[in-house]
Amino acid sequence: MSAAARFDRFQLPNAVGFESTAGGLTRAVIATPSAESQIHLQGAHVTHWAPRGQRPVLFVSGKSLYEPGIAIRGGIPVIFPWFGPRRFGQPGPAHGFARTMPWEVEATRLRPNGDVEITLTLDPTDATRALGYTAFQLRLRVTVGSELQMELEVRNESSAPLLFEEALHTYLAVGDIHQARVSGLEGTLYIDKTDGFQRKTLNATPLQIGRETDQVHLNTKSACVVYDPVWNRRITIEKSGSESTVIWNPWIDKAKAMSDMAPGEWQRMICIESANAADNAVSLAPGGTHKMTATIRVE
Ligand code: TA6
Repeated sequence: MSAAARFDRFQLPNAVGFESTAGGLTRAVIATPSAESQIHLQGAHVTHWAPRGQRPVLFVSGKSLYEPGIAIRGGIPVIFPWFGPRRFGQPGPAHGFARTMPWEVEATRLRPNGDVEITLTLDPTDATRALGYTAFQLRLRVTVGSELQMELEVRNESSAPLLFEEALHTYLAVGDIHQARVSGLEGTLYIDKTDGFQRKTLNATPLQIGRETDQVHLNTKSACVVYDPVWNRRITIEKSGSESTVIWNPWIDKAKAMSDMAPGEWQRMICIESANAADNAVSLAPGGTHKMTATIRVE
């Protein structure tokens, strides 16, 4: 059955459609008066968002695979329930299982202002149960309009606390990483993953990326702003329910070693990830719900 037929009840005329991709994935294609977007159901992965008249705001590698069970390189991967490799050598894929599993569509809705809301859910499967995750629910609500709003909800449906890390691992497109600046993290404590996980404090000036950068900023609720003089725009990410912000650019050598990055693409991206990671991992009480939001705006 075609994706259009399978998801017929979630289609909204001229606003939300569903299509199958050559590699066997399904994506929602969204158009509103103020923006367009695409969301792959695998991983509830936003792979495209552009307000009308703007270049795409999200970076996606031209070499990304779009195949079942393989993480898409770019867009906004949903990271859960661990960030990076699983702790203590326990088995499981890097950055958790949520980004490579098929999610269900729960609802689509046209808001009175023309924005589109789509809600996706992920429930336990045999694969998550085998990793010890038996009683949870994830829900991602994405609102597409002149802003891109995301709300990631985690419900603990077990009788024991649920300890997890999470991230909206957002790849932003920039004209030239050498010229971009990021403000919002001045003076914060961070874990420098490129320097033996040492803990450091960022100085008081906006961040300028001039080498491989992979750092988990802790205990920060602040919004971040990316200044892009090449494309003459400013991208703001506001967040709530998130205590960590991760900044990543693989730079020359790491990017070369990645089979799903084309030569030179690292210069056109920066990850700014709203997260709860490391010291900021969440312990969710039985029956509890945790919400983390991120909103992206371009000016
Ligand atoms: O968020 C930064 C990071 O954790 C880096 O350490 C880097 O490896 C990146 O994510 C990408 O991870 P991936 O598993 O998608 O290759």
